[in-house]
Amino acid sequence: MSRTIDLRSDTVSMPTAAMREAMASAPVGDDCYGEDPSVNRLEEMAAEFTGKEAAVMVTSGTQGNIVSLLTHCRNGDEFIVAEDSHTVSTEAGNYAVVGGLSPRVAPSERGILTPDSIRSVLRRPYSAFPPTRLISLENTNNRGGGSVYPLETLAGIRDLADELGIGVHMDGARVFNAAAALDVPVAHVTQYVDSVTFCLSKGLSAPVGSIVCADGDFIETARRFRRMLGGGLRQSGVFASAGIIALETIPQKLAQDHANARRLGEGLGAIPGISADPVYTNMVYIDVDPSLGTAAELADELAARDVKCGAVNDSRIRLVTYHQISAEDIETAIAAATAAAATLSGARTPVQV
Ligand code: TLP
Repeated sequence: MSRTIDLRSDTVSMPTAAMREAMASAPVGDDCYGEDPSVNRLEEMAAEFTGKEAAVMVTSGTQGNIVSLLTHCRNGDEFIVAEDSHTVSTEAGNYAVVGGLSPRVAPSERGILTPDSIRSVLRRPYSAFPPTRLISLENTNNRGGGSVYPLETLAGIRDLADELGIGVHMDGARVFNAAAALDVPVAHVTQYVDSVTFCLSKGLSAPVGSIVCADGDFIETARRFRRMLGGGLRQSGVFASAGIIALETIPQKLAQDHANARRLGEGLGAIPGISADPVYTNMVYIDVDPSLGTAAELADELAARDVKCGAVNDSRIRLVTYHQISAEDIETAIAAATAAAATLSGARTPVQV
């Protein structure tokens, strides 16, 4: 029986055998008392990786982002963000519901903001405008195709934020992928931001958890917001122990995921009726020509061939690589897509009489 190749997201990555072993024997304690040795160790490691003073483990990327927004901003503030960023499009409006914040959307190229694009939406202080408190950057950018912020752009945004006296947060759900793509340590990327959230449960393959890293005072406040949002866990070392293994073993493997994604993009893009976007990291976005049908129809044909992917709208599909997807799986997925596209185009070719 063939295995299903699940390319819907890197969130479906599975804990490795070493992670499962570590979870079974993790030293644990009550984290709300600061007494879980595994959580404490993971937070120290995360702070070291990102070059920050301190870190706090949170339940998810969503919780990490809202805790960070709450820590940076006050009710009524606005934050600058790119269109379609996860923070504003896919976190159930938490910034508004919980934070009382408004987003100020700046133009971007594939989700990447620049100092100029940010300047273009800045407004003079005026009683009708919400005070601008923060710039929020998503790196890598999901809807931008897994695009990566160049370090010079980050440096420019840092300078602008300093000039304006506002903070910079990075939704670094996949910042380890960004660092791998640039071939630099993660701290080189995160040095330009005040706070960063990264996810253990995506490309890093751990089952649960994200981390917010920043300076000590920020993290102390963030712990209060985490508790307020129900994220104060107890023996969460069971999860943190898998996160430790993730940080020790997975970052060095991300370049392979990126090579697999590039090959997938190349293979899918060569199929008549499919065009692939440029591939930057572990994500492949393709557009399906109407002559083949809709994205959902192609996804269904692929699912029938044991390859899962996600239709993001009527014509677009996202496929994501991660630790458990091998180079061989990529070839299998390309062959399945070739067959699926042939079936769909055959079904749509008018019969000549
Ligand atoms: N992204 C998920 C879905 O929600 C779309 C995915 O499959 O890619 N920031 C970014 C950039 C993300 O892509 C995600 C999740 C999050 C934050 C939220 O992380 P979680 O799911 O842990 O709350």
